[in-house]
Amino acid sequence: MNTWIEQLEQVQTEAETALAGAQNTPATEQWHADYLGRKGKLTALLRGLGQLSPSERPLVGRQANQVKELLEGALAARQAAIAAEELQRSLAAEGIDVTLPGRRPLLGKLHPTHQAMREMVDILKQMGFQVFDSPEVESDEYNFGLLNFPPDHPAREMQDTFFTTTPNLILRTHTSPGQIHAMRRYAPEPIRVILPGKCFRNEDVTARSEMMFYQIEGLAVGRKITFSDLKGTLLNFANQMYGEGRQIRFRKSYFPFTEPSVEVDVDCILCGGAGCRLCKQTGWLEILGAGMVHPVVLQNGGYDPALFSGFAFGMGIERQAMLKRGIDDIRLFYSNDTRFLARV
Ligand code: FA5
Repeated sequence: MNTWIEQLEQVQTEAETALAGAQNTPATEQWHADYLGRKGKLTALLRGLGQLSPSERPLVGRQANQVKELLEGALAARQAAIAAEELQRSLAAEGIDVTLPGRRPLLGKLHPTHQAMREMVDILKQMGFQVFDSPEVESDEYNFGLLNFPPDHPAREMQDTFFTTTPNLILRTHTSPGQIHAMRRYAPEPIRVILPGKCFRNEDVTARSEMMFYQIEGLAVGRKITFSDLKGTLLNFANQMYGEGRQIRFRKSYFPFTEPSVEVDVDCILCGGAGCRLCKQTGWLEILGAGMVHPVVLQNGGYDPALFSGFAFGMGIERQAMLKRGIDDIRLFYSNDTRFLARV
């Protein structure tokens, strides 16, 4: 009997030492298998109790059950301690340092073309111009014929055209065909409209030219519209867009749909006219094409040129955005480079 009691005490001591060394949950599970599991040392002893005489069995059996309960209690306590330690460790590892600076969320914003477009539209709206939408796909007649481009006239080649697979349908090369749409809608009432939108030209892409770009067309038709009105409108626009005190100058030019036709420059916004890299030492920056609406175009729009006159202008939106924000390559606008888009 004594050997049984001794063996029980031995297993208990050994088990208690082993349990104290178990540092994590898998180690406690292994310990359970080693001592209390089906093939465990204590279980083996308990199974052997059958060999004892009936008089010895109750005493040794009681002792064995006590050891078993004791070890089970010790295991539960060890497991609880390990769980608490593991929780502490993971809390410390995931701890939030509330003093760290926050992560700035990335905010979307308007594309630089649309920023410039809105600015330009707002300035012109203040002067009484109303926005008029016109299609990006046009007939040859609207893009050229009704704007007084004679058939086979070399002026058509000034604007290399993208054709569609539908005969006679093209991607508009400028916003000017919108002039005819607006006039035909409102004639014989006086009008003041602006037409912002996309244009397409089959030309080489360079730092200054894209094959898809935006223009804003302006058109005013009335009974007493003069070149001075055009000049006043453009000077007012330049002052609001590029800062008070601007100067503008007109250079004679040619467009089939205006007569006289001009190209308009603003004094260089960087050097004020002294000459620099931006203005190529000329002191001036070209901002748009303009002129008095040609009598043939007025007539095509439904106005009697003997009673009505008008002015029109057309400006590139990206080019104005480039001037204003110091962007030196138009290709950046549509290359989807988010570093550029975030900067401007
Ligand atoms: C025209 O397109 C005329 N329709 C403008 C006009 C309207 C004149 C009304 C008279 C009356 P032009 O081809 O010069 O003109 O283009 C006008 C502006 O569009 C240019 O000054 C430029 O700012 C912009 N532009 C023209 N081609 C491109 C291009 N490939 N890429 C970017 N901007 C361009």
